[in-house]
Amino acid sequence: MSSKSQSQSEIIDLRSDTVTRPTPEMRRAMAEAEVGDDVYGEDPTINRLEQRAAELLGREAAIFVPSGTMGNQIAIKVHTTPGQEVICEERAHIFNYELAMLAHFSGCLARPVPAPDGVLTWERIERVIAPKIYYRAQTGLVSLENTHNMAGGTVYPPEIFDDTCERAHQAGLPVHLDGARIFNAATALSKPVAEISRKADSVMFCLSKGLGAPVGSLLVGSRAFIDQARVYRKSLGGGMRQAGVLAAAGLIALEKMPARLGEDHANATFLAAGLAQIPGIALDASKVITNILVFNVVGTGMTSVEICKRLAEKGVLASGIDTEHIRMVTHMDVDRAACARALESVQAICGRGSRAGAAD
Ligand code: TLP
Repeated sequence: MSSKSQSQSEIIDLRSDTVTRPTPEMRRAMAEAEVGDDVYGEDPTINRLEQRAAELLGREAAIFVPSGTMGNQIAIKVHTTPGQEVICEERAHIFNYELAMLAHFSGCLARPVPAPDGVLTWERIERVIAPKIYYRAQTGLVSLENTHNMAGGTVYPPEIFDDTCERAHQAGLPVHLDGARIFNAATALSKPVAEISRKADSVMFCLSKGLGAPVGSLLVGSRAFIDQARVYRKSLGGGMRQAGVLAAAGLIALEKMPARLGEDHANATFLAAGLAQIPGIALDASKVITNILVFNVVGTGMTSVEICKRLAEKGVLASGIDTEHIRMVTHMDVDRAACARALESVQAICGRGSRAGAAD
């Protein structure tokens, strides 16, 4: 699709980076993928993808799962025993958007903690660790999210991430990382994914978001952890057969797509600078460093629902995350011209303000 047609007539879909469609190269690779039965461990393309994911994340082993949700929930199940608590940030995906699977599948309770920018420091975690008293549910796991989706794609400063993990370990607690967008975090920090996630015991990351694959996520960890994860994946019905058709696209996502994430971040920065100038919109543009923007629209006198509806009439899709906040996510199917058009649409609906900040 040319950027011209995209910016002038196509729907500009900023609801999520999950909406990306596979590239022609991915589609070709899917058609030609070598496959086998993965439940028997015989799909060569799945095996290659899992090996490559483990290598890139510096781990012993990896397992391909159909979704990030399944990856996170399997990890929680492996790390915990029923009746325990899982400490997470209050806007965490595992707590808010994975149904009540923490309770339903693992028999655990979430212990949500508010943290500025979604960054959980040890100081905040320490306060909510259950005392070792027989009548208190014991803390079983700390789960961190990087980038933090609903905090606006924020990134853990590596020293805080490492410190939190180390101190959790000293307290006898394992750490799971919901790294659905860990490649975005690595891009923003200009550091390898292995380096910024190495202190977590397990990491889930998604191929199907900014990396553009149609389906799939990976869970990585020690060999013993992944062996157990394989059991729970099967129990959830996630044992897939000739899944190499998906892994073929996933391999391209893993090898080639991280290099272009900077473009999405630059587009998000551009959008943020423009949105921050619009009267009634509250957004700290300096905090937008990856591909997610979350902004408050209370000052416009409209709800997020009204604004999203009017934007949709102009061919721009965004999501209201509650009545006061809208989320926009940049990705490979939305170029700079499309972002400029999205910005103009918000300006037309909410009033123009100064364009100074929107300059490229
Ligand atoms: N996030 C989706 C929605 O569910 C909100 C999105 O559009 O951003 N962890 C994080 C941090 C996520 O953002 C998501 C998906 C997941 C896990 C779950 O991945 P999937 O959708 O593959 O189950």
